[in-house]
Amino acid sequence: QSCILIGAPIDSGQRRAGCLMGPAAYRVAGLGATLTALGHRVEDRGDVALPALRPAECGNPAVHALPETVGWTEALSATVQAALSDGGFPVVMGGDHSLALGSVAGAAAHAHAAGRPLFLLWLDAHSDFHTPQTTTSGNLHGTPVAYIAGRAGFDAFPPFPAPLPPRNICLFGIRSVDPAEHEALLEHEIEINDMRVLDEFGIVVPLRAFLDRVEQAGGMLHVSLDVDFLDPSIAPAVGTTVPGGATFREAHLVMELLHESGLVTSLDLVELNPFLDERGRTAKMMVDLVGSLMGRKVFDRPTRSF
Ligand code: DIR
Ligand code: MN
Ligand code: MN
Ligand code: MN
Repeated sequence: QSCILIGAPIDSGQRRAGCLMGPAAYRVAGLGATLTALGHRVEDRGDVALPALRPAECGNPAVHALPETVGWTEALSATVQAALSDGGFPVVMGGDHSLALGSVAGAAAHAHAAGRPLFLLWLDAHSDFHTPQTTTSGNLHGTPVAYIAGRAGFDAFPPFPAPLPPRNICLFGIRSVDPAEHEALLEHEIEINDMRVLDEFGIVVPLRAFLDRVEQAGGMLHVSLDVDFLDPSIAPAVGTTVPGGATFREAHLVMELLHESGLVTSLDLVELNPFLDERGRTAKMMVDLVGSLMGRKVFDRPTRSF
């Protein structure tokens, strides 16, 4: 199986310039070479291009760059679906988190055609459960989980192919939820592992419980990794830092457990803003996490029983 690198130089989902440099930063930080060294075949399909824009509106004047984000959604959905149909493992190099409107749509279209349920692990400080109507920032990077769960209000976008049952969605690491998102989350059966849960139970118990459900359902699993899932002290290059995020070892443990599960079928790397980075430190951190997800380890577990 080939890892298929897909550049998504998207920054229409928020207002701070720089995320469009993300794909270049991942290439410079050695994402391809890291995967090759782990024994994977790697195919870089270059950067997705923004198609010609059509006018779009959603009734909320606060919303920023709707036509661009709709265009990226259509283009990226097709690209990710094609990569999966080719038997590859798509790694989408963002770009802000609005790219998940397209990447998960493409994964969902593929899973639906393959007759398999799709699950989503959302590693993020934020719940990203706004609709274009409820967002007050107007930044559409705060909306993909709502689109994926089939919430109303996305008429400007292509209809989401086979929306995920909320139970198939796991939010992990969240610690910043806007009031409108909070209210809506209480009405959906999304699995919420906020930082309090991770403080109390650690990474392993809640993540294994979710992975067990994916396995029992014979599901495909899309992982969407937002840089701000990580604590800002180890990953400063993101526009929306929130203190109290995952530590270096917690984040690698997530990736190692995901690797051992063998369940992950597609991956997003989002919100890296190389313009805010310290000599590529955050980009390298993200590349190392992909290394752990794709099989890097010191020894196989268990090396002894406890
Ligand atoms: C915030 C930020 N909830 C918004 N969302 C971010 O603008 O709607 N998601 N940064 O990762
Ligand atoms: Mn996000
Ligand atoms: Mn975030
Ligand atoms: Mn908001």
